[in-house]
Amino acid sequence: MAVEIVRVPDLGGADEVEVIEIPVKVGDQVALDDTIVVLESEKATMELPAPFAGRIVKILVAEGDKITAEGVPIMEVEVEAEAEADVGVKVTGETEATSSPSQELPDPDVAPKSESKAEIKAVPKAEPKSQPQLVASKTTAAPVADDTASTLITADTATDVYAGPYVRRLARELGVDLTQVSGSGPRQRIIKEDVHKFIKQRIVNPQNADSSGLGGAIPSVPDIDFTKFGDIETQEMSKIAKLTAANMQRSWLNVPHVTQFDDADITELEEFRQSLKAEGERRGVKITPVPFLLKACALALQENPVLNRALHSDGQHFVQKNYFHIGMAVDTPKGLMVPVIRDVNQKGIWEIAAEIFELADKARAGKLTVNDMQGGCFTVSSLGAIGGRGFTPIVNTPEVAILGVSKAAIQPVWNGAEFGPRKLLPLALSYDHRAVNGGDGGRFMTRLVELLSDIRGMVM
Ligand code: CAO
Repeated sequence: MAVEIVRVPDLGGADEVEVIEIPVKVGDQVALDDTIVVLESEKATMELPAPFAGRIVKILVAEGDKITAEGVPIMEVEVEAEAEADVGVKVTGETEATSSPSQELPDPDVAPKSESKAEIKAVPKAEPKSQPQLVASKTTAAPVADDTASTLITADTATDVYAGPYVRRLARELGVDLTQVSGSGPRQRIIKEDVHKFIKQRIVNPQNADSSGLGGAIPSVPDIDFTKFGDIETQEMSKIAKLTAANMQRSWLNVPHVTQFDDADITELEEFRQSLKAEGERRGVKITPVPFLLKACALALQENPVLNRALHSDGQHFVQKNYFHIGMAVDTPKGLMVPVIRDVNQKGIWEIAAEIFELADKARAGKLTVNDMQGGCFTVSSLGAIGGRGFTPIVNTPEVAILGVSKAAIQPVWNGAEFGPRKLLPLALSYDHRAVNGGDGGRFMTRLVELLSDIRGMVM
């Protein structure tokens, strides 16, 4: 072990540089090339990389210090014996260091000679009011476009914000848009503490991510004192209502929804269903249009597997499900619940009807288990018994499609020769347009309508 001193390199023609950032502290273990100090001259910001790996034992400069000569000691670093022997410094890939352990900014007139250990990256200062320029005749990095990307000056950041490369890299790593961050450094320069403060604020109060309402984030809805307008009472939402609210918002914000509509002619289905009522009573099962809907959806999903997928969060893959479990929205006093009926494609109408009855009862009694609500591929939300001519359901992510069912009504339908009374069931299919194209949605809906209009197709 030995202590090496890191010194200010050749100032590259600058009369004075300022220490604008010290991203390390005493005790930190640094790897070779880690940025240890950021210097700024009139025209450029430079990262000074660690010329050797080791532990920082002393920092000899402070942020804001002005340095006017090369060779000023900056830091003391305790290095391994092995590393001591080789503390040469390379600058910007253009030239080698001439002395060790001091470091120099690059001189474009000097031809590259040999490999050494660290690079100094100089990038133009990005002040909104002046064009970025390079360090006077000393660097060739304009703009630096190495694969660290952190020193690559891009239009979105460089021209609009005033921050050093270290802060830019930090912001990039943390996903922070520097144009949203206020700088508290000299001349409003953004320093690392500003980035940390910005993130803390977002964690504490994500609702206020964008008070401008310009679309950078979601503007919060202001709290209103309703007592000014009349008598009120404030009640806590049920756990289910809170969960539903969070799920709905997540889906609404993440999923580009498309909803398409059609009517299924269920005249014959309804006649058949009425004929089953007596048997239903014997079996103790109520037979409504819903089991037919679930069965038809499962079959239409089998034939249109695009709607039976989930998108992978990496944006590169999707999961194709080869099972057909269907969720059914149930309206309960405590809120909306979606129990799942498994393998609907393999079940008969009586079995599905019995399960609907049982699960809806459990839901209303607040007795559904987690297992009862997991594993859905697609959801059916039926408001048919309640009423309404149509609604646009929100996809129950990670599923990619949902069917909204409204109240069936008898309507005059032209049969080519005359109008006849037919019972039409309004359907609305919402889907995630990232996963499902209009063609896929259209084919699914057309098949669904066919199956409901002629239920013989369900047994074929
Ligand atoms: N059109 C006309 N009548 C319908 C119908 C439709 N689309 N769907 C059901 N009906 C009728 C039934 O046939 C039944 O009448 P009969 O006794 O004369 O046959 C009556 O409405 C009542 O049905 P039900 O509600 O007891 O049973 P269901 O199978 O229709 O529905 C369930 C079960 C669990 C889906 C339903 O009770 C429910 O909770 N629906 C609400 C779902 C919901 O809230 N969705 C919104 C989610 S987004 O906020």
